[in-house]
Amino acid sequence: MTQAISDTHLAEYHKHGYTVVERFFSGDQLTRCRDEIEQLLAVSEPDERSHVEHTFPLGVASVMSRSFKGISAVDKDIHTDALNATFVDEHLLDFARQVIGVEHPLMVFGYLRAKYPGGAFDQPLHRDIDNTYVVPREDPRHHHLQAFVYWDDVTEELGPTTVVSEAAGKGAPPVLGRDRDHLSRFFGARPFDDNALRPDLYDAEHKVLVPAGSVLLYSMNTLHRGTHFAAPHGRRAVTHMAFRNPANNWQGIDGYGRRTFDPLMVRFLTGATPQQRTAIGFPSVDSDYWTAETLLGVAERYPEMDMSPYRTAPSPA
Ligand SMILES: O=C(O)CCC(=O)C(=O)O
Repeated sequence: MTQAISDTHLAEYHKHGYTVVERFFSGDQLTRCRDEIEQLLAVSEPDERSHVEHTFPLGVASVMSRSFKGISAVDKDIHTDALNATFVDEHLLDFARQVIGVEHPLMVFGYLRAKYPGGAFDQPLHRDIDNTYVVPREDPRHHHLQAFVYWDDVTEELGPTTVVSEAAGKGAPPVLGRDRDHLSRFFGARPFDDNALRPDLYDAEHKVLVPAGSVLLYSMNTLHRGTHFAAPHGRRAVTHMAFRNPANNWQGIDGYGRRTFDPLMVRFLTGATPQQRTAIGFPSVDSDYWTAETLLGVAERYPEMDMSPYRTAPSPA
C-alpha cells in the first residue's frame, strides 16, 4: 500500500512544477510489480531503438512496440494486476484531485516503457505539448498532471530524467515540444531556432536519481527530458501516466490527440471550422480555456489558423 503524498510534496510541486516521492511504491507491492514487469518484458525484445513499450492495461495482448517479435508465437497469459492498479493508485488520484481541483480526474494515458543500452535517448528539454492540441494554461482546472514511476533504481548511467523548476523555465517558448524536426516543419518558413532556448536552462536541470518504486510528478508546463543511457548493461523500466479534468478534451494523447504535431493534423485543424475542431476535442470558442496568453500561444502553434472566433468569444467569468 502506498502512503498519502505529503503536503510538503504538494507545496514543492506548486513551487517548482514537479516533485519526487521516493519509494512511493515499496515492500510487497514493489516486489509484485517488479515481478510482473520481468514477465512482461521477457516476452518482448528491445528493437533497434532499444526500447519496449506496452500500453495500459498491461499484459501480453497490449504490446504496442514495433519491436515486439512473434506475438502469435507467445503462448503466455500474463496478467499484471498489481501493476495495472498502480496507474490509478488511490493516493496518486488524491494528488491529482488536489492539483486539478476536480473530484474525478481522468487518467488519459498509461504505458510501460523500458529503455535498454543502445538507444538514442538524449532529448532536448521540452514540454509534453504533443499531449495537447493547444498550449498549457496556468489554472488548476486546466492543469495536466504527468507521472513517471521508476521500477528500477535510476543511476547516472541509466539515462535519468531531468527536470527544470518552473521559475527557471519561465520565458521558454510555450510550444517547445520534444521533436525539434517537428517544430521546424511546423514553423515552415521560420525554422525553429534551438538557440532561442537559453543554455542556462540546462544548467538548472535536476537529475531524477531515485530508488525503484519512486514517482516523479510534474506539470505539462514543466521542462524536462530523457538523457543518454550510458550503461553498457541494464534497463530502466518506467510507467508513464497523465491525469486531467474530464471536461478538457484537448488534453491527453489518446485517440486523434496522438497526432497533434503531425503536419496532416496541423493542416486539418488550420482549415477546419471551430465546430469541426471541437468535434475532435479542440477547445470550443466559448471555452474558459481562452485567455490573452493562450490565444498567443495557440496562434504561435498554428501560425495559419484564424484565431478571430476565439478572440471575439465572450470572455469567461
Ligand atoms: O524517459 C524519460 O526519462 C523522459 C522521457 C520524455 O520526457 C519523453 O519521452 O518525452
